[in-house]
Amino acid sequence: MRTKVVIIGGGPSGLLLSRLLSLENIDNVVLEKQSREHVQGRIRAGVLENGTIEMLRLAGVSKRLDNEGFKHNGIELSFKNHGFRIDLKKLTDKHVTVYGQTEVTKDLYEIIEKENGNIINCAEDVLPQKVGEINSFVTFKKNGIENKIMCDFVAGCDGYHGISRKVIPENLINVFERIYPFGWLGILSETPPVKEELIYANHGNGFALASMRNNNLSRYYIQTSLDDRVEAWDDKRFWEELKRRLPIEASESIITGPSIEKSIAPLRSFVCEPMNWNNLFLVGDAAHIVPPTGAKGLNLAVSDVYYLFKGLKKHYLFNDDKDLKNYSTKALSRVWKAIRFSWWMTTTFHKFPEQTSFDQRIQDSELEYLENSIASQTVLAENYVGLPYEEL
Ligand code: FAS
Ligand code: PHB
Repeated sequence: MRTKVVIIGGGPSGLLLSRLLSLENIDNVVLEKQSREHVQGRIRAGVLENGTIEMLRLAGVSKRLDNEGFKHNGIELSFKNHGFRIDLKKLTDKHVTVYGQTEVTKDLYEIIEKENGNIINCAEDVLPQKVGEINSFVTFKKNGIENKIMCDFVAGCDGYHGISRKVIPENLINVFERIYPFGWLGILSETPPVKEELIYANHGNGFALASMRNNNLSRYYIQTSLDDRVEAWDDKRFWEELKRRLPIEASESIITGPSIEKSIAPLRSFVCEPMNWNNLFLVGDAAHIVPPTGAKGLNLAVSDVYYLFKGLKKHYLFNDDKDLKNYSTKALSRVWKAIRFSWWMTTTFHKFPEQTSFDQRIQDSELEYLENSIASQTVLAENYVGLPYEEL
């Protein structure tokens, strides 16, 4: 079997890249280790930047997003139990859209299947080989049968735990990492959102976030300690703690109900440099991880796809490799700005175990400055809606 681009990983970045390449008749195959149901069942990101919306529109999957996505022109921040609003629209003339990553992957799977794209689910032992040589290939097993695909390029869209980053010789990459001393306990509940916009809350007990998926599906998070377990949090305990941490108006009006999903996710910042090795290109979580505090993870995966798609398109349509050679530099420039923003949001809103009273005063003054300074709010707003995709 031979194709132009093998895409390892059928999450949002792999699916989007496959779709965009197919629109340019650039032959590609997606190798995904899980079933389609498993991929689509993951509860992950919820907030889409402006640039992500445009990329999904380019891919021809914006119809449901336009009808069902929630346009948000602002967010609320709270500390000392009172909240204030950041007017994203007024400060940046942009908005964000709340539309679950689950829906994005469903839409992409559907259109790729409809247009006879090539996604191989339940592909086991995927392994890129002879990367960078003329006869690169990727092997994998399907139903116990060994397969081999010859290819020009490999896109490693296989997430933080994928194989792509691991095949790069360790002496050729630098990794940068910060592991945060807490996690997020998240729940989904079939209840109306407490507010029409998101609330990010700094509280003495820890961070809390009120989000949503639709008018009757709310998404809430509270910061938990690293050794906390989901089993220790029944719904009653979760709602009581969430109400403590949200601003008073929200905690008095929130409608609670049974959780339909409950999980704890660890928080880390991680970057692998460079994001390519010869003709293997790392995309999305395979190359970088952000704490979800800045709602950047999925959005960064999309901007990586933007840069790689441009490079591959120029290679095949114009025999020009300048953009491919620039991929890692350009993608990392945007990645690090989002890493900084996500780190700043995380350090401003979370309670750290070794936090002193001085640290708490710094957080309070940061938030008071935000509450009273348009300049400070503009910095937050332009990062939250998403910095522009720098032209290559
Ligand atoms: P993904 O991890 O989504 O996809 C990688 C795919 O590769 C998976 O389908 C996997 O099965 C497959 N794969 C892995 N190894 C393979 C192999 N060896 N062979 C073949 N396939 C392989 N981001 C936000 O912006 N906001 C959030 O609230 C948020 N919450 C999150 C909660 C959790 C628990 C996690 C883990 C992440 C969260 N994220 C959030 C980040 C998340 O949305 C990612 O940024 C996004 O999924 C990145 O997409 P991909 O790069 O495509 O990686
Ligand atoms: C979500 O809705 O899951 C969500 C929203 C904003 C974030 C993180 C998660 O910063």
